[in-house]
Amino acid sequence: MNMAQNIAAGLDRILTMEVVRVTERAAVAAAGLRGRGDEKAADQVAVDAMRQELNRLAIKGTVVIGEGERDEAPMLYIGEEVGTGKGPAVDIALDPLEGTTICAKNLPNALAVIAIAEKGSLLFAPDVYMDKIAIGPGYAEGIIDIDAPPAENIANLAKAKGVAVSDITACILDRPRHARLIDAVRATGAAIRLIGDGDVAGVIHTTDPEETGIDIYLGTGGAPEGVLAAAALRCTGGQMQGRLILDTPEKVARAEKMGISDPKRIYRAQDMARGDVLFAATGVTDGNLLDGVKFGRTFITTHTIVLRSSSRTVREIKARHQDLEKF
Ligand code: VTB
Repeated sequence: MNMAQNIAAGLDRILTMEVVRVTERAAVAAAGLRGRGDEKAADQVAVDAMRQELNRLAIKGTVVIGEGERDEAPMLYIGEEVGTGKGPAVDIALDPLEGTTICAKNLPNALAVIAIAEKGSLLFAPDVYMDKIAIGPGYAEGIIDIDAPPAENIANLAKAKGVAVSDITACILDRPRHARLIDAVRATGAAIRLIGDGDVAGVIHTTDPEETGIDIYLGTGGAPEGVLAAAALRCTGGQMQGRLILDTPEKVARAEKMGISDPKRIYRAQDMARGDVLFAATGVTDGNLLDGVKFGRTFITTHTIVLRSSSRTVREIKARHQDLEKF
């Protein structure tokens, strides 16, 4: 690809490298408070750190998925302008600490996450639940269907993978609201990995079943987390469907205000994150795909995955930070 084509392909590719610092810094900050039982404090330091680094990026960024509405989140709120202001106009979805509770308990798979996309190409999702289903790459389009019973989706996936249903593992958030879903999956003979939090990681884990042991993600989680996961899947390949749960007139009205006219719409990954998308996640606690931050005596180690949709390159960056002063 020549330079002109690269520019035409969307986001400036140098951003793929630059964005790593943003999640690294947030992850290091949060990791300093792993296992202290204080979700709020861990989240706060991650937010501060991510914002500081984000404001060094040469972008004219707008937060579209952030820490909340302006009146409830002083920093990285929806609509906040970030970056130096000198650079391309982009939309940003972020979660400086995805899995605040797992970080507070020092359990696996807490992440610092960001997605950067061309202006106007990320779903402006209200903070409601989203029903989600996701599988990794390499399967024919349409083998999963959010409206089909779990047994059917799992059977179709097993058939396509060429394995028995009992060889499939589904990842589901451990919540009372999932009792029936869990029973339905167990009845098929498939295994379940129940996670306490962190469904962005749960969805991403479907993209590398050999490494993570997860074949399919099922259940309801946050809609903002759904958009972040969709951004990652756009880059790795894989299929996802999501539907907002707008079960009160108030939620329907809130969604409508954000431009969502069809409350029952099924969004595929490419509907939630369109155009060229960058995605980066740094491990805060050790996980199935990423190691957590390690604090050595003379350096700090971070492990980050950086993805870009237009090239579908998956980069893993292990960094050794020797200038401890900068944290
Ligand atoms: C999930 C999970 C998040 O929220 O989206 C979940 O990925 C959904 O909400 O880490 P409930 O906790 O109400 O089930 C988190 O757990 C927290 O943002």
